[in-house]
Amino acid sequence: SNENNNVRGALIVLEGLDRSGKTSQCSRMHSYLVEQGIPVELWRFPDRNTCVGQMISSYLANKSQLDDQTVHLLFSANRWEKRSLMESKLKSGTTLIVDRYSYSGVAFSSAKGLDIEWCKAPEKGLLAPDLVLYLDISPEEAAERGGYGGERYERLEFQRKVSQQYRILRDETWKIIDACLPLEDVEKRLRELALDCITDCRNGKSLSPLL
Ligand code: 2DT
Repeated sequence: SNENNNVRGALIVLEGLDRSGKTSQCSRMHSYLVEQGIPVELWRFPDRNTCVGQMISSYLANKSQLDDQTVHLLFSANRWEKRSLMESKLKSGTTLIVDRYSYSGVAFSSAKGLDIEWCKAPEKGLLAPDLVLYLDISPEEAAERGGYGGERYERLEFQRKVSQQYRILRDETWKIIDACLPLEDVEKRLRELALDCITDCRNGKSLSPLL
């Protein structure tokens, strides 16, 4: 059950450029943890199911125009509106595998030229991930994989800028995984890192806010 006293779940975030394999690795990791009997849910940002998420979705599909600051704050609000549910899930023992989080927010908006500190400010006070798994791929290799959809940010030039901004955001809590390794190798490495993190959280690692 998810009601284990005191045992909390882990907040595990996957980040990376479009076509880095993030989304399929998230779902593989989710299935794996389910098989292991670990209480776990798969989340993603933007969460397009909320009203705010629908505004974001229409912007990404080029069906509406918003200025850069406005959409940045909507992405952030979309995380804030899920914050309390996220906290209660974690505290009741459920691990969350999250496809994109604040780092996407800061990397994509600062890649448009917005000040990076301004971009970080609304993220302060959201829950800090216990682990950030960055699927590392060059923008050129990602583009070669093909299959960019038609959404607003899916262009090589822009992905190059996003990649540079992600580099600036890296810190010692990030694990960088070479996304060009065979899929099974990437999967294995991600599993090991996630299981270690889940163990640390069960053993009392505390939940903290993003600074
Ligand atoms: P998906 O293709 O993964 O649905 O992402 N983005 C995402 C931002 O610009 N800011 C954010 O805060 C987040 C979470 C990245 C849709 C696009 O939205 C971008 C790609």
